[in-house]
Amino acid sequence: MNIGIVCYPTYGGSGVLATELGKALADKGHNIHFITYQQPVRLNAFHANIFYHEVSVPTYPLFDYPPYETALASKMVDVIINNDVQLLHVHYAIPHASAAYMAKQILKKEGIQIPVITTLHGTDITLVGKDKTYSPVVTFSMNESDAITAVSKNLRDETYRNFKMEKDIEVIYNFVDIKRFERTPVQAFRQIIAPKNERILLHASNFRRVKRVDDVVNVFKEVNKQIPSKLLFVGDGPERTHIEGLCRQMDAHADVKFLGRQEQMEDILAITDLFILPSEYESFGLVALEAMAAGVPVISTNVGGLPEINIEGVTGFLSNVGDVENMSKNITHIFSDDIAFKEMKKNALEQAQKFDISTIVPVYENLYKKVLGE
Ligand code: GMT
Repeated sequence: MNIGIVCYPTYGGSGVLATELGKALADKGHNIHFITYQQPVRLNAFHANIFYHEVSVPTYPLFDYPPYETALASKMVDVIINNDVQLLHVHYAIPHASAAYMAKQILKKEGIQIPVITTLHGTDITLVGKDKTYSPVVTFSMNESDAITAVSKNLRDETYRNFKMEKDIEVIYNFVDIKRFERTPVQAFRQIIAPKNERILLHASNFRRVKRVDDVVNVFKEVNKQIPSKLLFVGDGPERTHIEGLCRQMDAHADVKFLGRQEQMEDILAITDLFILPSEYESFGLVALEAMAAGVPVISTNVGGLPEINIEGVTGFLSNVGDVENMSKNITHIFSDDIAFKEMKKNALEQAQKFDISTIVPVYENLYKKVLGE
């Protein structure tokens, strides 16, 4: 098939997922056309079946807000016509679903039928999408899609609750390439981070408020008092400066390191003991799944789609949002029981295997065939 994929090209989970999906489909022989404003971060190697079409948005003195959506829809039309693209798969509803609707209407006039699949990822529904500023357009364009998918049951239900949906939403879970995370720890790296074999805790995110990174710091403060430990932060975003300030005020500030944005998560996870994700909301928590794929148990909140991935007492622990005490208690408990910890690591990997790329990608392929009437 010739497939158009539209996503955010940045470090966010939706862009990562969309890019990995495109790469996996290309490996299976499909031609993939990425349409986005920048080369997607995970699109980092040449592949004969992958094409990247950059959307450029010319500026003009009149434009305080350059019309990205118009440029995107026009690019979609151009790419579809000139590359015989058969379907468009857009990730993150805003503004991709409405741009796709516009492209579809333009192409209809040319006698070209182009099915659109919209995959909902989380904040496009739960934070941004349901805001009155956007909701009429989001509702309309979702309903005009030929198929809608959500990355968890929780996100599907949230969408039904918050929008007047006229179409069914299919749940297709996010996936991970388990093989990528089969790494043996680089001892030299572990030795530098934890020279006295301290436990290593990790948090990775885009440092937005929804991630509650303050809670990571407060959890670590408690844990570090009882267990020799180190904390690694991966990623960057609006809260990072504030979090660095908080860490500097801590007695254990020398035990914390900020690694910034990193592409080789598998190498960092290979030396990690526990992953912390205290978010206020996660539709899925792709980064938690990546941790589990590396056999790293997850300390998370019990919100959104997280309980569909992280199983209480089995693959990690779940706490109420903001319950720093409970999270710290769970960490010290699991670190003081080597047998239970080993079992939990094994369970985490087994759970991640259920979300392996080899299981989920064919589900998308079947959906593509369905919308194409095959
Ligand atoms: O808002 C974000 O955190 C970024 C957003 C995105 O665009 O990547 O993440 C959402 O989609 C990911 C991939 O499906 C999910 O793993 C994240 O849980 C989800 N974020 C939220 O729901 C907050």
